[in-house]
Amino acid sequence: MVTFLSGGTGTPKLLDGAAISFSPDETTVIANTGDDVELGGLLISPDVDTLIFQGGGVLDRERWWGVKGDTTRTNTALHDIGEAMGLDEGPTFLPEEKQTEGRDIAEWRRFSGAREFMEIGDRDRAVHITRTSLLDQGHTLSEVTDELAKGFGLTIDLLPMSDDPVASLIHTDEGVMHFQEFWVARGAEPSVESVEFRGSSSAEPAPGVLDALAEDVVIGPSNPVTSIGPMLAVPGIADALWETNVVAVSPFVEGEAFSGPVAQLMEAVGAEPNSAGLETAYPFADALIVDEDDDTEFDVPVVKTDIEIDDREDAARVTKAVEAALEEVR
Ligand code: FO1
Repeated sequence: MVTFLSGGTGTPKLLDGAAISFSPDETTVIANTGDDVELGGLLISPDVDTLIFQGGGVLDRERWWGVKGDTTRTNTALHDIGEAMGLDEGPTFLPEEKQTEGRDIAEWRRFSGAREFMEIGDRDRAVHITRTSLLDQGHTLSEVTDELAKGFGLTIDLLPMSDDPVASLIHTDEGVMHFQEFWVARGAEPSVESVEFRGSSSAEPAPGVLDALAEDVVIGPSNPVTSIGPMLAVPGIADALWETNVVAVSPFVEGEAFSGPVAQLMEAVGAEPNSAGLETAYPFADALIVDEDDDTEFDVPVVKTDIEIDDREDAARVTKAVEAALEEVR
């Protein structure tokens, strides 16, 4: 049995190769939900959905989010009508008092849907309508995730990190904003002062998460701060990782992150923005997978390979390195 911690695009790319070493029915993937937002009343769970669309064979593999070939008619119509009405271009984060009204799961991540600031495809939106409707019928996020995963034909177990709201808020020189506003609307331009996972201290791991963390754990090459950080902030998760075998794959090649705003986020949490920072971000890791050209010295065992993942062959190579590292630390 093996459990992957996943967020963003790095770990999903690795999962493309996972089945060569780990049987899907013995694989659990725990997804970050700190990136989730409520947009126009719909709960969007990007890191969960990338895994659902990937497992269902419908992922847009150019962007690594959304459904391939999706249309955007509703999104376009929202922009057209909003512009004609002279509505603010947004993103419009709802007023403070509205952040804690309504569905608990959407606390501190509630945006107006007027001039929708994230591009939501039409088929993607059908998932958000279904998810939100089932939540409103009284199901938990993990129950709905399981139903969606089955609907898309997933063979792995997919769990959200928590059924409680945890909002990744970025404190910047231009004020505090949700991660999606910082990333999608502002292109990670504002300078980051600190990162907060609001709600995390009173959140609980979703059912099944702690059991899954009793198995060997693989942290894929996801952003340690905004993809994995929210999970580590949920009480009980980091403690469980200290108790088990953990192998982490570096998201850095020669000090450069694969993608996304990793460097300035790492610095904001006091970690070096390169593979050396992994030991700060993941002090419980028993082994690391780093790039073959990485000369950093580590306190824990290291397996080196070309860690850049552009296709399934790359994913298989990195998976083999993960398997070797797990054998070493068991
Ligand atoms: N990323 C963007 O850069 N622009 C978008 O408009 C956008 C829309 C979007 C809609 C649904 C979804 O599941 C993901 C979406 N993403 C978009 C990706 C997302 O912002 C991040 O890459 C992830 O949250 C990082 O894990």
